[in-house]
Amino acid sequence: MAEVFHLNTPLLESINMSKRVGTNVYLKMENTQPSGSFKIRGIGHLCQQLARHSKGVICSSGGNAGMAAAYAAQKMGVSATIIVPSSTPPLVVQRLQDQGATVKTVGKVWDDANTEALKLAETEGLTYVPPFDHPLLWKGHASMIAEVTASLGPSVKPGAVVVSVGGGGLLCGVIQGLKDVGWTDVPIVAMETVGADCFNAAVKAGKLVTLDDITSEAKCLGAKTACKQAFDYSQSSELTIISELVTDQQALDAIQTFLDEERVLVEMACGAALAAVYSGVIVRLQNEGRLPALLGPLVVIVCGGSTINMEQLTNLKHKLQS
Ligand code: PLV
Repeated sequence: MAEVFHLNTPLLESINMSKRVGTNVYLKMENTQPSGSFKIRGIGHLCQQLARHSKGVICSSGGNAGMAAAYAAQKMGVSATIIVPSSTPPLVVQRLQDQGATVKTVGKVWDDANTEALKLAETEGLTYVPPFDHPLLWKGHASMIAEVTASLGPSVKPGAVVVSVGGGGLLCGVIQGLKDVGWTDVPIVAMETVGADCFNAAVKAGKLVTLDDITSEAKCLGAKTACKQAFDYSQSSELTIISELVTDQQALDAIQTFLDEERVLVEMACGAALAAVYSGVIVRLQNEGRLPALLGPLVVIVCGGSTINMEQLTNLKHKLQS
């Protein structure tokens, strides 16, 4: 059997968050994965399937998909080339290099880096690792829901699951996981920041939308277009996907509160999901009747992320003040 690169992560009850929402809040601590985020689940699985005899992998990334690809490649003994946009902070470039990857910075946003990665995959004969748009990624990500069911025990079902959405790979994986365990009636709250809101724009327009630019500081949510599968799920009458936005300031406030209360530092992309609780989105949805007033346990996917340290946090604070 192929080696699995990801870990089973803890499901922690948060007393502080539970107080805020009025129901038990459980945190799926994907920040504790090797490579720092949930991405290793899907990317590890995809690399096992597609890159075993590869000359090397190439991945376009805001940072975290790249971290996962570099980690998997190192474990498999193949080379990794990661193409990042200029918005990826130097600290991540360093972390990628420390993980043994060759890093190339191309363009302003992820979409530019992705065009280059696809080109190099072709010309250099490398295995292309997409960060969010592939069924093998979704299958890998789905394993986190199987773990949630095991952690909650047989008689407990979530009232809702909260996820961040960039290109929609995490969302597709969570939905696949919910399908696998027969929980398709569990609503999903899909969180983005204003300015990295391609999924919300697609849901509003009733079709896939390509954003002009990424103006949010949550750069790892910064795909200009959501993947088709995520959009198709949003149109499905069998699922309840509630797409919600928070501001960068709310995402930043969320990561600071999370650091204070849970003693864990995560990046802005993850802050979007945490802000669903801290900024009162969940309570508002309950008041609006879009989530039940008597909500079962809320599961928040703490997707994690490596594009943060204390210096970056301070930079973000200054940037958002000005
Ligand atoms: N980040 C991707 C895409 O960036 C990347 O290259 O790393 N939370 C974190 C910490 C993430 O890094 C990402 C995606 C997401 C959430 C959203 O996941 P997605 O893209 O599968 O919806 C441009």
